[in-house]
Amino acid sequence: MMKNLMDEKITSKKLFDDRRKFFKLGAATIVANSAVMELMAKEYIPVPSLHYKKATNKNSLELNTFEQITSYNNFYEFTTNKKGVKPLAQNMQTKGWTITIDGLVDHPLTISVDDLIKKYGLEERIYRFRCVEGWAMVVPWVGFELQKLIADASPKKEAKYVKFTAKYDPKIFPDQSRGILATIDYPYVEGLRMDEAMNPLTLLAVGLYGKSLENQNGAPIRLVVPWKYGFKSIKSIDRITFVKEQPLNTWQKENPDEYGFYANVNPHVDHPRWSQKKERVLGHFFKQRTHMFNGYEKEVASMYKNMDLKKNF
Ligand SMILES: Nc1nc2c(c(=O)[nH]1)N[C@H]1C(S)=C(S)[C@@H](COP(=O)(O)O)O[C@H]1N2
Ligand SMILES: [Mo]
Repeated sequence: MMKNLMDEKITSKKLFDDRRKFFKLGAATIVANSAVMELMAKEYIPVPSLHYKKATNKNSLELNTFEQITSYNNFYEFTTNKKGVKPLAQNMQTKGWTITIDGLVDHPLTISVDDLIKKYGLEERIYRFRCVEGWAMVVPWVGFELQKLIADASPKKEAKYVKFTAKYDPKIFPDQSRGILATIDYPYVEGLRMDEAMNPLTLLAVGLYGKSLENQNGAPIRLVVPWKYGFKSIKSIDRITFVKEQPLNTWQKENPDEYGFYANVNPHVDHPRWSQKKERVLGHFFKQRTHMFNGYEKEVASMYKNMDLKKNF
């Protein structure tokens, strides 16, 4: 009886996609106890709503759950409380959102996210993600390569960097409405060197787990730069500007002794207040070692071969 009830719940609500894992628990544990409920909640996989090319996961990375990725967030425009972002972000409206591409380009443009998706198509990218604070996760993003958009914008020769500006709207973001009492200076700004922006790993993400981005993860469009600390992956982008000089990114501006422009994941360069040798994957008890360039050394190390990574942190 209980087993049937559970089966019913599982299939009808799509609470549990991977039934093999469930049965690994053994029949004896198939009762509605909290451990089973927790597993089911963790294994919740949303119904895909985007059309995209699936990733092969060639590195066999173990995905974090949808629940983990969407319930523990850094998004200061809402709050500095990581578990508080999700509830505060629920009312944010992103319908009709446009981004503007300007600065040193031949083809400046304002375009809706819907049109960007139509223009470039979508693919899944399963990437490690490492926050400078020491937590990490693996996310199945859905998006397109930033280099496609850059090629169409056709930057002028003088353009050496790409500056990203997040949305500024105190009506949406409670921390922006606090004026001079705000936690950081808004709008949130990030930047990449042109070769970093053109790297095939650099993604503009519009979804994860096959579904449009949740607001708390930076809807409707955010940057993902998997070999850099998470703060480079700016959320809810409003403007992409091609510039001559290295942009002053938000965290470098807030605290230049602790956060630089490059922010490449590097176990050999510690944060002034903590070691970067290890990281804790969300949902894991034990820490694991941090990888050089977050595991993307092969793809990105050549861009930094003549640079002192301790100085250019
Ligand atoms: N606009 C904006 N983008 C942002 C942030 C932010 O506060 N505001 N936080 C950054 C930091 S520190 C991290 S670790 C990641 C977190 O992304 P996630 O919540 O999707 O895991 O977003 C980055 N992008
Ligand atoms: Mo972060």
